[in-house]
Amino acid sequence: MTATIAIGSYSDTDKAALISSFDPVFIAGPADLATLDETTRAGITTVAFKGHAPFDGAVMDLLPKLGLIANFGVGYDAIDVVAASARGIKVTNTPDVLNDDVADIAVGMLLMQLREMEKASAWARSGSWKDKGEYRLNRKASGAKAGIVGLGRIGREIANRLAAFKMDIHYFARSEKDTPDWTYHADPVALAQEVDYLVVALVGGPDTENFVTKEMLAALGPRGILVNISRGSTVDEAALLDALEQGTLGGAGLDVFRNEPHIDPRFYALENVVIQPHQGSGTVETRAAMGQLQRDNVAAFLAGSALLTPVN
Ligand code: 8YV
Repeated sequence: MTATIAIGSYSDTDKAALISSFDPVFIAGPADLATLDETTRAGITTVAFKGHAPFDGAVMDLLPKLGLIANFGVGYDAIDVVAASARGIKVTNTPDVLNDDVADIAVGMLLMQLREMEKASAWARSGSWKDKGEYRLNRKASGAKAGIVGLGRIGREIANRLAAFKMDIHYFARSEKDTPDWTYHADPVALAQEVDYLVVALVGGPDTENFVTKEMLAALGPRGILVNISRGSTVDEAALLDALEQGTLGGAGLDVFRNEPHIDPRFYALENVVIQPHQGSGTVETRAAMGQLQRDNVAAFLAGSALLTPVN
């Protein structure tokens, strides 16, 4: 009898690897657990979890022998870790292997905004270049002040990249880091006031809900650009939409949204937003590494060995 359930949408390669190692039952989301018969559920000790649907205590209680939830992703805000710990359930994630790709997407969206690459591309494709001439001048990246909100593993990679673009790095974190070339701000509004561009690299979850406030967006101002590669929940999205519509914020580069993939249609009408479909870690190489780390955690748990990347 299988001891593992794989929840979520897996690539063919990950699916094959999961089957060959663990022969799991596959279901689309946590809500589908209730459709499995009681005997199957009673035998499950391990969940390989992928996706962003809530995995709460009530879901965990459907699996009385559950000992591990191995998350595919560094962010585990969908999993109620407090509820898991209370039930003796371990949770693992896939940190580090995706830092570079997520940082690349953040920098890419910022450059797309500054150099108006989406609009300039449309200009050339539409024939305007040959009919109307040069595309309008846009904005220089080098020499600007960039702010990073959250200087964790991914935030640091973003800062390193922007420093290589000769930007002056400012950041907010819970505490000052040993980064003498970068300027710490204990007050996120003061950070937003100081910089030209702000990149959000916070961990998702209740502690960072609406961390980027209306006040921060106002402080960033009509020439400011907000980039978010963390979670839609970290930004007051209603305030962001208002600011973008009214031009009190210059623009945004967003890889994450509330209610994704059903994002607020107000975003579609905005010309000052670069929209990415939550694809920060979405390269073949990185997703393969994330899948491998998830499976390595499942294998370690089933073998009674130490977990590779535990979060509780
Ligand atoms: C993926 C992510 O979209 O790692 C994360 O926290 O948000 C992304 O890498 C996701 O985990 C894949 O389901």
